[in-house]
Amino acid sequence: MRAFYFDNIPGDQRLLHDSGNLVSDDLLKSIGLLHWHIPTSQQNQIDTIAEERNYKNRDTITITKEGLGALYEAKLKSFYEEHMHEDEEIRYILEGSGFFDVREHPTDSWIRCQLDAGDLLVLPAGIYHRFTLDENNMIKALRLFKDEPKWTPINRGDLTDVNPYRVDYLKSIA
Ligand code: KMT
Ligand code: NI
Repeated sequence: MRAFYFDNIPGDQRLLHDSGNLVSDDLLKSIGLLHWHIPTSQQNQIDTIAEERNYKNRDTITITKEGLGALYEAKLKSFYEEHMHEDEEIRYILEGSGFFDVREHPTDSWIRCQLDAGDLLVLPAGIYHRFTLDENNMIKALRLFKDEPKWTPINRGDLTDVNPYRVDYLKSIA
């Protein structure tokens, strides 16, 4: 997985938007973001991680124009709205590719994480992020949830800044 600062140049969200400034693993760790690469031929390792971290639920999502049909544009738009979740969630890429943008704290810069098959990303509860397909227009991913799937995104706004999960997240990285 490559991580770099987003260039903030307006235009197609599916383009790389690479500012040329790489982001180190240490920096990612400092905002609570963990990642591993696990070849898709070794998917049993996913079960081990899920057990170790107490994950009880999962689903598979395939994002393509054909697959989502009439919902395609709306879904892509909602994934790319800056949001948070109230639980830690794992994304494991089975096929295709895409970008998870996460907010650095306290600069509020976007860090773009480039994910390909085999990449696993742990998104801590409360981190502001967004997702987009890249120019390949296809991703198939496992989404792992600790408890009941709570994948409803909570869009960033005045309320999220005082959301207890957001507050706890900021404490955890302080
Ligand atoms: C998220 O949390 O934004 C998503 O799950 C996006 C789709 S997963 C490739
Ligand atoms: Ni999300």
